[in-house]
Amino acid sequence: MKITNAYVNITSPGRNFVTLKIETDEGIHGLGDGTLNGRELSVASYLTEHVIPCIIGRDPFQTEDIWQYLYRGAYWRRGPVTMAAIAAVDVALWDIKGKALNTPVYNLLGGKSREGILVYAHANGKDIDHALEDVARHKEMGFKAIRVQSGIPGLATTYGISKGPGRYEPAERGLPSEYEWSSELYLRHVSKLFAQVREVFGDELHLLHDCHHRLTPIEAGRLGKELEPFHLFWMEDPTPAELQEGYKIIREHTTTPIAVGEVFNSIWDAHDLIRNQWIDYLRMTLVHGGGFTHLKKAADFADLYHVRTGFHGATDLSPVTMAAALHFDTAIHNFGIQELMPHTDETDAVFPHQYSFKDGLMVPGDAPGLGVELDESLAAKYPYQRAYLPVNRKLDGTLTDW
Ligand code: GCO
Ligand code: MG
Repeated sequence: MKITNAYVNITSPGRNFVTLKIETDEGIHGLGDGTLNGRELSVASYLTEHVIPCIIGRDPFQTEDIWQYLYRGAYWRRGPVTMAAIAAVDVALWDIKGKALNTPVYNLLGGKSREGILVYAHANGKDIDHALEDVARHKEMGFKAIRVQSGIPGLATTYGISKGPGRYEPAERGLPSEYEWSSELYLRHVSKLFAQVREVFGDELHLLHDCHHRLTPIEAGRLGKELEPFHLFWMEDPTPAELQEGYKIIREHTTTPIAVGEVFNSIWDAHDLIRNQWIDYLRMTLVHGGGFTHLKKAADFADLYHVRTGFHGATDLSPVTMAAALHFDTAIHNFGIQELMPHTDETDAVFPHQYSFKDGLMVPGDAPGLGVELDESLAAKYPYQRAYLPVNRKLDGTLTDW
């Protein structure tokens, strides 16, 4: 089999998505996601200008060789744009392999290791009472694991909180908006939130929380310690992770489990975190971490150190990544949990898919390949719209991590 054609589709059914379609001489095609929130057009151009010309004529079954060719062959390594582009190719090729062999992709990755994928939902509210209502709503929907975020007294708005009645969507149309941030106000508030959640809902629910890279290591150590009585499933991205040994300080101060990695794009971003056992869950996911070929190696390495996966699954990862993640989660041994932030109905219509949710668990479906398609004529009705993630400033105006 040979790759005969490939092209990028950009669509915005509520938010922007970059999708790569690869076609072959046997009439089988595959899809890969290359969406990088707020930087979509760079991945599209990287694919169109530099990657697609290099893969035409190659055998789509040679996923390892093509991955190495695109990674080593560029000379310039890693980085979110490069790795998202490589991921788009890699995932599309595994989709083709599955379709050609008439089997779901999970069978090519090790077969079924479990019957269902534990997913966590997002509950949020402008204050603790509204957050509690949203937890109740998600519990009612069947979720067994729920991430809880709430507005912080003294701050106008913050990460993870819907601005209006609609759902929370991190990217906003136009140029970046500016939010204000105070770690002091945040730290005063979070343990009160979780004390109430446990009081109302008891011990059974798995609870998660995202610090979204805003604390220093010692502040994160303090927060983790304060949250210990509430037995969180994890505390996410407590501090930026460029300095991997920062996590040593957190680990030395708390037994609250730690998840990190949604902005990672290579195992080298997590190498020290894993081999020193400073983290419990790796969030680097297929679209930003180079696809199945690289993530399988990263997950196997993590397994040796008792680190499990907890893939990023926000709305900016397209249904192609959601499908791919569910195949991966089904097959690997050290799966931990999968994030689920449901897409809008418009997005689901543009990407018809086989995966489904029931009683707190998801399954990828048994269609050959990934079990997700792109309705290109519907996609054409939603042209790209510029949208960015917000930026954060401390109360004195200093720019800080969002
Ligand atoms: C999460 C993430 C997202 C990111 C978003 C950025 O845990 O789901 O933190 O909400 O902010 O994916 O593009
Ligand atoms: Mg996060």
